[in-house]
Amino acid sequence: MPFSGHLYLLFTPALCRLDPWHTLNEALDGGVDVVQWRHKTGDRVAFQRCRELCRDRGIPLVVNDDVMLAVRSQVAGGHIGQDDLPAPAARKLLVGQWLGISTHDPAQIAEAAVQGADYIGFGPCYPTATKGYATGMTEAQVEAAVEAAAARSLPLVAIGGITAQNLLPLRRLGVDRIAVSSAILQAEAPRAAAAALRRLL
Ligand code: TZP
Ligand code: MG
Repeated sequence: MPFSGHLYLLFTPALCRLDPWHTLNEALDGGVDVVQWRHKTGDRVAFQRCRELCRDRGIPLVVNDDVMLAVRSQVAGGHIGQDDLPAPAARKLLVGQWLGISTHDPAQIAEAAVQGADYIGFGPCYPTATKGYATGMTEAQVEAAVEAAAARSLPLVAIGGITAQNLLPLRRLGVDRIAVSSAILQAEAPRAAAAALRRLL
């Protein structure tokens, strides 16, 4: 199944302003169409709850970092960064599941394509406290990444500090898929926040 997400939620329960499960439900109501489980402490009970919620609502779930958890739980996919399990190993393990790879430049995008990624994350497009990035990408860097991904028919998901207020410049550079954490998890009205982003995509 080809990667299908356009509004990709990076879901970390501890980063939610409101109750995490209320937040997740609202985010899905607002138009989030893929969820990434992004949790450093390995809370299995919370993971199962997230998995069931996504399954009941027909939303694909991707596990960040922990490829074995993605395989064991048979979610839609696993996502790795440049310093996680090497991509060739992840590709072998994720049979019939998406492999997402975080990238930061066109060379990494080319490499991800060779390694069999189903989609790539690209960023940080803007500075973000969520992952401690003080600077984002220039327009030229975003443009080059969009071109590199398009040349390989690789869906590019822009990430990092994206909000409804700064999405349009990325849209003009050809970005049509985004991953967000704080723009939805920190919102007072997560459903409206998701819907606002969705409308701009
Ligand atoms: N990778 C690059 S930036 C980032 C990750 C996981 C954090 C995205 O969170 P936010 O709050 O949408 O900037
Ligand atoms: Mg990682």
